[in-house]
Amino acid sequence: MAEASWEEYCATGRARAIALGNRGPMKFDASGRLHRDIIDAYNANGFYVFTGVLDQQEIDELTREFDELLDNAPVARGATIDKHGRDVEFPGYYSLALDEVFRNHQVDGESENEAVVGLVSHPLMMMDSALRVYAHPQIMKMVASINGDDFVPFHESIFHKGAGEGPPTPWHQDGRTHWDETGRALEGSDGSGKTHGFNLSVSWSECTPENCLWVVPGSHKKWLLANDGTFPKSNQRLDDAVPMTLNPGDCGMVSRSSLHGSYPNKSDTRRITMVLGFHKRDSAIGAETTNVHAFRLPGKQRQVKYDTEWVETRARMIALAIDARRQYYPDEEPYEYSGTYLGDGNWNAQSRAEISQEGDEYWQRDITL
Ligand SMILES: O=C(O)CCC(=O)C(=O)O
Repeated sequence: MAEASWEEYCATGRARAIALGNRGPMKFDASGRLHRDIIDAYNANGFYVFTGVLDQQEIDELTREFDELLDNAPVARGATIDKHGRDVEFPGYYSLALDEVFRNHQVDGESENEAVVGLVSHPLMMMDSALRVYAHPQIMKMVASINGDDFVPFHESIFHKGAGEGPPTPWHQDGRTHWDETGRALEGSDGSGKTHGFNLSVSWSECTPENCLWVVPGSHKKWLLANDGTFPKSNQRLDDAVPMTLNPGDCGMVSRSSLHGSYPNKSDTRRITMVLGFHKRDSAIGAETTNVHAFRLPGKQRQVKYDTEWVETRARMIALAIDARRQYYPDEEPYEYSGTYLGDGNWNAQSRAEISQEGDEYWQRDITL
């Protein structure tokens, strides 16, 4: 059979995605937990799309602050000035299209602009709007429903797939820790047991089949790298993958055990999604694994064993974000975090300086599982 055109592939993918029944607004029951049908659909598919989570004010503030970061991006790899000749405020935090994280994606014969920004790491210390959305009360309640009330952080970064020039994300599963020796997930089919947490893609752009993240439903149960296995090649069109389309203000929750990736963005619409995430506390404390996130940029790794101090030091960011949001939205009921953390939870000039203290930045304790 002739291979489907890109347009047909996108259209059939979109139809299959809609048929999965794993999208809709966040709905909570009387006890404040996510509706059971949402949790079941997430556990069955390995991802769920929450529609209409952010309001227009929040979308606009995220857009403005991120565009300022982009405008101040380095002109080339390793550069410390931007295209206006100004100092880059956060040098070393931008991944450009040809960096490690997007490696192996070049299509034969295509030249690529090295200066295209593909990813900005650790935005909580750069954008107050990102810090505030991290503590959005609906998101926090949703997280507690999945990971328990004492949930702990994972890592944050912003994917930027520029119109017509966004690099693809190679197919991969992020979870690397809680599998058995045959590659079966330790996570139960109801989400019980040790898990790898989730990536929540918070969108302030139109995420279409042409530019968005694609996910293979149900792929979170089996580790493809077990027994010397491999991931599909970057850009390979997978028949069973579906596009995770999002509107501005939607949030897509993807199990970190799911196979996911994105194609080069050849469309005329840019895609911007901030990935943030959380873990179950008991999946993190005591876990021995390879950490790939506690670095200024992706591409490095080291062996770690997370102790209580590591995890509870990082968990302070949840409390700080809640306080930052409470100050900005005094009329909103703030989320009450009941997990333990080290340090105070007061957002002020001192804590702002502490989270970006050179050598002890908050992200130095990001938690890869
Ligand atoms: O949004 C994307 O293109 C990639 C997201 C991703 O791979 C991740 O968060 O692990």
